[in-house]
Amino acid sequence: MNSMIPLVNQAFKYLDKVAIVDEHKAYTYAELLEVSERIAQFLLQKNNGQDLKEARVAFKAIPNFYYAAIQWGIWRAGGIAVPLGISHPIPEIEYILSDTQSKIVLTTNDYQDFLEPLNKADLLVENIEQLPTVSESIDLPEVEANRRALIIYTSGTTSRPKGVVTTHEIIKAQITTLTEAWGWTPDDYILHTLPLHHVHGIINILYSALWSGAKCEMMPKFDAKKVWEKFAGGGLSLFMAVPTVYNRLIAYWDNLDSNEQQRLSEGVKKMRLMVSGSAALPVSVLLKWKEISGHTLLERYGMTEIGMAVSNPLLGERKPGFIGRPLPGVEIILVGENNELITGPDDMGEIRVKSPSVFLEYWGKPEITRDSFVDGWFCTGDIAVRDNDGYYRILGRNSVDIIKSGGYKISALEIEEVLRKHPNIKEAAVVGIPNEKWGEMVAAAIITKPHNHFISLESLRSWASEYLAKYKLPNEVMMLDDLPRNAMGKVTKPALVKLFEADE
Ligand code: MLC
Ligand code: AMP
Repeated sequence: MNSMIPLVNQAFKYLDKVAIVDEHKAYTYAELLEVSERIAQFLLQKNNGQDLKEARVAFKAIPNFYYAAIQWGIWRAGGIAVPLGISHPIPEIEYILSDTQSKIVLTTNDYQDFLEPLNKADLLVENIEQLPTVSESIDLPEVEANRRALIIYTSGTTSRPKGVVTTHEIIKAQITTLTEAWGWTPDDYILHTLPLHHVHGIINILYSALWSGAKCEMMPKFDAKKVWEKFAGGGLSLFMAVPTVYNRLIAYWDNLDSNEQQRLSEGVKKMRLMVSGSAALPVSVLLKWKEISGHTLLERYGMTEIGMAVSNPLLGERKPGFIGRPLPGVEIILVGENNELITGPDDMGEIRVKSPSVFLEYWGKPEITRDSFVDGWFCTGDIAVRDNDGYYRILGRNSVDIIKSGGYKISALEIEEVLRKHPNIKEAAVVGIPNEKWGEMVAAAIITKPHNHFISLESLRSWASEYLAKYKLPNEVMMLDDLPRNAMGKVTKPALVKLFEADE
């Protein structure tokens, strides 16, 4: 055994195989081990040669080889890796750095200048492409599998995102349930186009590939034309994405002449599996994709806090509109409004989960962590039904404050809090409105000050982009004299959604 970190240890089995292909070149598992060890050495040296013992190390890197090498480097030095979104502006990053009390941010040439303003006495920004040579080699610490490994920030029913903590053991469970269920092998070759600050891109794609000794090609940003050319180029066996991505791929294909369509479709047909998740896959998209590619998309369901929990089968019936059955090792129950167990087919209830893949805690929030479990079951907030065959279908969520757009989970409360800082906004209420392309789209109702002051969507977006990532910016704005409220004075968001829909 070469490392006690399960994922890192796997790499020793596949030293000469290609692990990652990025815009620069192809890197083997041996190179990933070598570069991550160098990064670990650097971190240890900064820490007086000592094990980082779960110190949080944030990092910001384009999805490429360095992303993986940095993450492994942090682990191998004993730290907790905190990935930062590449589209996040400084205030979002500052929040995460302060919430995790990170003292060091690792980055590459791409973000050195962007992060420079954060480089202060109590926070070091280090560019791993310009690391000094370590004069004396330091032994890597023994990192037990039950150590905290990763903190992923996720939006929810609190206004600011919460850090979801997993250990190496939990990560292993999240990976292996998938590699088993979806039949990953060292011969697999996956194209990665998703962001790397969320579980879909991290666990389901990058780590599952690295666990399996497979090849992961990383594209820094989704681009429909480039993705189609990769499909057509052959060699790929797997692809995983959110419904919006499949929508985009369909739209691109639809605009081609029939020869081109045929060329691209021939390429994609040779792959062995295509997966959709992170948001509901419309049946129309599933059917259209089948027509174009020959693939029935495998839809699965998961969440940052639980990894993946439910999946349609690799072999067997993939039911359109259903998320499938529990993955290996995952227990699921449905619970009604009065905490009663739902057993009848087609009766709805909240999905609750127990499994070795469930997260350890919300970082620094013991009470919220405790409150999110009942009798050891994690309460997802997603409402579903189960049919006679044991397949689950998602009906919605029990919170109006959570928006899913382009596969990203967005908190309405977080956006409202930012909008209220605007000098001409007195009150704001944010909702998600259904949208074919994005699943849901962010819409903001505002009361301006002084009364009748006009704020255009463009100026609001431009102002808010200083505080929020692009995908959180409102796509619609409506100025109202008052917000719809119930007898208690609370904004009635379903009524607000109707107002936006009526306005279209
Ligand atoms: C971007 N745009 C949006 C938008 N995001 N408009 C409406 N709603 C949104 N959500 C607009 C931009 O403002 C811009 O407009 C244009 O679209 C292009 O912006 P972009 O930033 O270049 O976006 P793009 O790269 O095209 O993004 C689309 C996407 C991306 C689908 C590739 O959203 C994405 O990668 N989503 C995946 C998120 C993800 O990984 N979620 C998993 C969470 S984990 P303009 O006018 O400026 O051009 C999880 C658990 C599980 O959910 O089960 O997996
Ligand atoms: P996140 O917090 O970003 O990890 O998002 C998790 C949420 O995405 C879940 O709680 C669901 O609401 C949603 N989700 C994930 N997969 C699916 C799916 N296949 N169908 C519907 N919703 C999904």
